[in-house]
Amino acid sequence: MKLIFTPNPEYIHKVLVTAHEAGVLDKLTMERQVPFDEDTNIWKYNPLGKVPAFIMPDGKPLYGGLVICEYLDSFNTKAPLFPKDGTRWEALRQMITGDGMFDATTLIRVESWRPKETWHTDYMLREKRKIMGAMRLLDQDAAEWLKKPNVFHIGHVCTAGGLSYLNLRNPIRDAKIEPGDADWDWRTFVPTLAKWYDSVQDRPSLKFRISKEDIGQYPKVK
Ligand SMILES: N[C@@H](CCC(=O)N[C@@H](CS)C(=O)NCC(=O)O)C(=O)O
Repeated sequence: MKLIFTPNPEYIHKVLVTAHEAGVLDKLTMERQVPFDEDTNIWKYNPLGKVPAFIMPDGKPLYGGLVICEYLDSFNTKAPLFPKDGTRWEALRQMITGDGMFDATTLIRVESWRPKETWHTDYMLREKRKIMGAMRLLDQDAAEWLKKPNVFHIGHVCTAGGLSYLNLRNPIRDAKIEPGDADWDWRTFVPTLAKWYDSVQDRPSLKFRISKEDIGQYPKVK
């Protein structure tokens, strides 16, 4: 099984957590592709030009981070992350909310790389609105999550992934799109979610991270 990723490991956070939980981390080989490089080979793996992408053992491709997660979860015989019972739809809603929060955060960051005078501010504010709305809803969910510390599913994985990225980079604070952004702290904004996030940090799958040195070792195939 091959996972195609960028040097920014945040994009494969959920995939690695899912592989770790399923016990198949050591079955993955990895290849780096930077989708925005002119000479990238990402198109060979994914016609949509995005990472993460994936090659199954029979050589067939898969892409879309969440689809790759569901595939890897099919190897999880102990405690699958994609519930099949009545809790499924709420877990999937939380999954798409956490992942969408992550996407919106990265889009603000990418836009902020352009010269400030060319920023599309309305677009950035729209992405910010998504982050705020997603966080408010997940803050309510977190109150329930804290009551059931033994339950762990794909909604938790994607929410932890989105929050880890905000912890690492805070494009709202960095870009200062509107008044108040300079001091914006997600932990103050959603204290229950912050409490839940802290409570899961010792989980081995969430603790696991690819080091910068390791990333450098994976081949970038041309
Ligand atoms: N939530 C998506 C995120 C994928 C994504 O946006 N990947 C970026 C990483 S740089 C990408 O490949 N962008 C290239 C593009 O949008 O063409 C997933 O998990 O599949």
